[in-house]
Amino acid sequence: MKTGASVTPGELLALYRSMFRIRRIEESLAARYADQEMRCPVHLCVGQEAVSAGVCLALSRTDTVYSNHRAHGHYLAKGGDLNAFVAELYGKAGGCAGGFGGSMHLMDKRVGFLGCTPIVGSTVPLAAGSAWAHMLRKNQSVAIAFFGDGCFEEGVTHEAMNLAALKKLPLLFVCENNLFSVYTPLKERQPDRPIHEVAKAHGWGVHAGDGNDAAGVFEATRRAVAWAREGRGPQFLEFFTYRWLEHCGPNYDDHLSYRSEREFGQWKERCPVVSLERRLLDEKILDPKMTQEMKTEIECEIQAAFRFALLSPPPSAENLRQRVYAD
Ligand SMILES: Cc1ncc(C[n+]2csc(CCOP(=O)(O)OP(=O)(O)O)c2C)c(N)n1
Repeated sequence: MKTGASVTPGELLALYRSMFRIRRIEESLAARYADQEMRCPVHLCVGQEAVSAGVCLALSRTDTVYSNHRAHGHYLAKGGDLNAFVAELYGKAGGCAGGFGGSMHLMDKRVGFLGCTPIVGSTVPLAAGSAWAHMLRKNQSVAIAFFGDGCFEEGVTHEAMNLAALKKLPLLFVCENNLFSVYTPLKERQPDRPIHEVAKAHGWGVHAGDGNDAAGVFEATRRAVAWAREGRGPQFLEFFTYRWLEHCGPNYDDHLSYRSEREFGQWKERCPVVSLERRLLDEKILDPKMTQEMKTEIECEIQAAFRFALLSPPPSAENLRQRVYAD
């Protein structure tokens, strides 16, 4: 059976659209970064779009998402506002955190994106707390923490897993295993055992799969979400994927040789956006004209978001006090 065989044509299209949009936004940010008008560091997710798109398509608006330093795809796929996103990176008042947060402090309660922070592991216990609140309120929502393989080395991740298993929290951990923490490969940081097997030992339901296959990510997440909503306990999803650009910044960093050209080439061959586009064309869910129209529409939306960000005023000093001390 083909991966994603239970995924409808409409869902496949939504996955492709979401991934293509994230890809083009990230590339547009990279192209404009040298203008020095975005003054925050950026950790781009080019290459990893299928995880954001696949997971978030399986969620409801009221499900609560927490993320890390590489959060752009998660925010956008969860329904975050594109204008507010770009304005946030430009430090403008129209940003989703009022221009005070930048790339690594995105937040938007309206779409259940409850925040991202750069301290590795710091949002993991917040997601567990949010899941506990959902459980106590009996509201059928689930909480999700996105993190990387590096976050699995943080003690707080294991403390949260212990508590979530004990309380059977409606919690999903999504580990985007891109094989590196900055420049250090996984095999120099963790023993040779699958990450998700450790989650199993904590008493979690687990799944591991191809993080470049958006349909497979979506199917696995949909199953995990249903399980958690039924009160059957937390689920750990490990998806294997690859970051294309440098750890932090808009450039490629292949010249640093911390990963081989061959390895990178193999992952690039398996580009999540291109492979789903091919599948949609093969299965005649898309035709070249529809594809072009969709791409043009997304490019216009992106250009409009940059205009919005550039025209948005900077935050005021009064606004700063409100943001820091008001709830
Ligand atoms: C507690 C903590 N330790 C170290 C860092 C420095 N740091 C920032 S990002 C990062 C890599 C994290 O790797 P991973 O979680 O796998 O995410 P990826 O960058 O691969 O998406 C590190 C070590 C930090 N921000 N916080």
